[in-house]
Amino acid sequence: MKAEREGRKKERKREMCFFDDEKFKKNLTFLSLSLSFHHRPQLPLFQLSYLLEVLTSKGLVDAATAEAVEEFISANQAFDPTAPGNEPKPPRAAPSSVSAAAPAAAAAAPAAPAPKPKKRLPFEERASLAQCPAGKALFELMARKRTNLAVAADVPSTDAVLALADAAGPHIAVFKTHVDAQDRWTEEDAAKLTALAQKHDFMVFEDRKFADIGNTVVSQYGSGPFKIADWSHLTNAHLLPGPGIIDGLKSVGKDKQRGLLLLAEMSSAGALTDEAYAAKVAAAAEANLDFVCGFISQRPLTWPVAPSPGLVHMTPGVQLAPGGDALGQQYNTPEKVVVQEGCDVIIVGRGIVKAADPGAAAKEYRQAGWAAYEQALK
Ligand code: 5IU
Repeated sequence: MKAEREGRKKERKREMCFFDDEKFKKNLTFLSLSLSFHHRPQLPLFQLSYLLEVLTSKGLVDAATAEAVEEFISANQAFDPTAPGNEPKPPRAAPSSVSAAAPAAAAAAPAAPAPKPKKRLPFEERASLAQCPAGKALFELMARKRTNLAVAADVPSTDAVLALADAAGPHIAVFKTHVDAQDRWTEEDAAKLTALAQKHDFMVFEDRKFADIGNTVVSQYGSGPFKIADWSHLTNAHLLPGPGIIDGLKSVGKDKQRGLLLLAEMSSAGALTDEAYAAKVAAAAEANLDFVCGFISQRPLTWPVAPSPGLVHMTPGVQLAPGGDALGQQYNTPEKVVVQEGCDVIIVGRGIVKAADPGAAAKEYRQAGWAAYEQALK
């Protein structure tokens, strides 16, 4: 009797070693997702839905996470079931420990779900899913104006910034600024930009890339020479300092109905923002949906878990032809970033501001960006 009890204890201990290590669970889930989706799309190492089923039945993955992962799997099937040799295989039996603990449905070892690539949702629908007012307004604006173009106003003077806002205004959803790179930025300039935003129906995004502790960003965002929160609908931040940076910015911007974009990935060569980092950024966004309205992203479809569709993906490093500059910038086409990588808004700087006619160039990028968005909906 005692020996039997000891045996059962040992068996339980062995199972616990395998399943109960928090780090193991996270690493295994992440490793399987990245290997299957990213590096070896044709040869998934293990059936993810099966892995998920085991972890869920053990109580090691909660229902919400399981649902989010299932959703991601079905939206990102890289496995072509119609390819020769990829015919469905008979369902594999669940291990006895799973069937004993799980209800009849799990014991019956469900067949591999037929891959059903998920369609991207139109901006109108995503507006209704957005919880941050600024994010909701952005989706509505893009749907209404039929543009997913942001222009990066990297021009050398404030007068040139305002002239660009007027020229590109009819074609853009977002006007991105770097006020600390201007020769002047007064409250009057801010008021002029606000008036142009109303005239042409676009939102302003000060690309400030906050990266300090919560207490410091409060003053950098709300006061100082630029008073960014007073005139910029959107701004962005790195998550490197931890979630206190979101709390600090939120304490200034939330009541003003501003929105925060978290930098998940950068466009420059050698950026340290890998998929594991993006996953942490995505989790921080989900925990702050009242103020975080989306991300600066490059390839969100490779992230381990798809973020809520109410969050927007804005993407710099875009030109009509792929390439780069001498300082590490990397360019992809609108079609590549929107259709293939899962981004929503294309951010274009030199492709527009260095053109002989920036207004005409903005129109051309607007058409390319919108065509890519429509293609992604199919
Ligand atoms: N920008 C990037 N890459 C990034 C982030 C911001 O290029 O990862 I975050 C900014 C810098 C510049 C604009 O203001 O986007 C891109 O300009 P060009 O299209 O001229 O490269």
